[in-house]
Amino acid sequence: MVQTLSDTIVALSTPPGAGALAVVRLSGPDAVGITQALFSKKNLAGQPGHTLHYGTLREPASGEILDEVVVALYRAPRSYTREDVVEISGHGSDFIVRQILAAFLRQGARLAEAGEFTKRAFLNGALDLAQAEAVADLIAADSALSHQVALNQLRGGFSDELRGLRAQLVQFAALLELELDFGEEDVEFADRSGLARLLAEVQGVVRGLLRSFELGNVIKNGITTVIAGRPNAGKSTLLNALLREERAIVSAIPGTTRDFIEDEVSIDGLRFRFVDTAGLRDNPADEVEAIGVRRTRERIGQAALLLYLFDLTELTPSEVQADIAELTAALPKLPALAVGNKRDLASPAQLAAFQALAGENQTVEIISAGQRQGLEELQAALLAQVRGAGLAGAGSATIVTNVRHARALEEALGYLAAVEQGLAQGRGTELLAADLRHALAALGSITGEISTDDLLTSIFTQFCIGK
Ligand SMILES: Nc1nc2c(ncn2[C@@H]2O[C@H](COP(=O)(O)OP(=O)(O)OP(=O)(O)O)[C@@H](O)[C@H]2O)c(=O)[nH]1
Ligand SMILES: [Mg+2]
Repeated sequence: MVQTLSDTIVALSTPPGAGALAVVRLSGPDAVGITQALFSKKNLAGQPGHTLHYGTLREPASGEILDEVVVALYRAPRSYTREDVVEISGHGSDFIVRQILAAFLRQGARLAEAGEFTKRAFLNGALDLAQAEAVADLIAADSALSHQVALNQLRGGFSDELRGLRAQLVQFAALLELELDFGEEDVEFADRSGLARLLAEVQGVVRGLLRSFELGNVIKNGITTVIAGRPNAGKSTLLNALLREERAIVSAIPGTTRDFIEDEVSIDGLRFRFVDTAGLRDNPADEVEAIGVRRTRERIGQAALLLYLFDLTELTPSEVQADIAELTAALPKLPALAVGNKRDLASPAQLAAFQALAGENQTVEIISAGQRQGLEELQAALLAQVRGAGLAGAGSATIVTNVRHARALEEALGYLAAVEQGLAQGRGTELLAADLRHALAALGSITGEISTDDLLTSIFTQFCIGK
């Protein structure tokens, strides 16, 4: 991929397809000149940045009118990429957009690669790497919380925190390097106990950031909630009710669901991914059902939350407790919610039995999935479980959502631990300085203070064209 900052790039910045508007964006030294070649009405060269100009775009050779447009001008460095940027709003037809792009290419613009506008913003210092990655997250955000996290990162919250950590470590690293310069003379500039304190503090912060990654993952990818229970409990009925859509087949025949059916729905700004599963029974009717049961158990192993659904008219409280205990035996940390279904069929005695159970440190919700009753209370209980498990709502605190960032933090933590150990064992300055340098490099790779071409390419090609 040959990329230089001296050429002018162009791309459609809105989604392709028919729409009211399509925005074509140009960035680079010749953005205004190339636009002018097609824009007949006004002399754009004399216009200041942050201005709008109405006019027509024409094919320069034939004079044929391509579209009526509004041109937005941004002058370097006051633009997204810090270069001259022109955004042309025209009519949203693929045909018109193709013609406009072709005309700009003939004038010397180059089609932008995926993420190239944001890459230029990074290379020109408008954004650091973590912020640039937040741009992609922000575009993909589809819940209130994931939006909030991406926006915080875009505004530099995470980067500021990292820079603070690095700045403190850099001072010590510099002092250690100074000791090395003096070599033979056996001097100690860096205060060893101060360094030990700082290391403990920085490791604490990095560990906190790594813990937030678990939460960040949930925010970005949704809270996987597996609905499990015996055949015919009403799992598929409940899934449909929660999704407000007839997604899964419901029937009175036990063993209807054979494979996973899953979909996402946002509850109070949090994204839940509900998974309907094959009913669990000890002696499945056939091989297909047996496979379904085995896979259900596997899926529970990957869940963030277990929703154990049972038929109030079929099971006793002790059977419910035994089922849940059996399902979570190998997963002591998995939060489980017991939900009794078919309230409409249950006798007063059956209801009373489970209400008593609800007292004993077990959460039991009573619903009728078929009649859509008790669903709001169930949603509230799900949210309470999630919050109780610390999986949501860290307020304004920094949350790590990016795998690359988490890996870099882990690497930094490893080197910081090595420095700490080295200090405790009185290891030589040279080794301490080397480990500290590695830790700094790992932290710096997150914001791009230390980056390689390969890394940049792999990050920016995950963007869509036009960003
Ligand atoms: N009366 C009543 N019937 C219900 C309720 N919820 C589900 N049912 C019925 O119970 C039967 C089984 O429902 P499903 O949703 O298919 O049950 P399932 O747990 O997915 O069953 P499998 O996929 O076979 O494991 C169907 O006949 C539903 O109409 C309810 O709240 N009240
Ligand atoms: Mg089912």
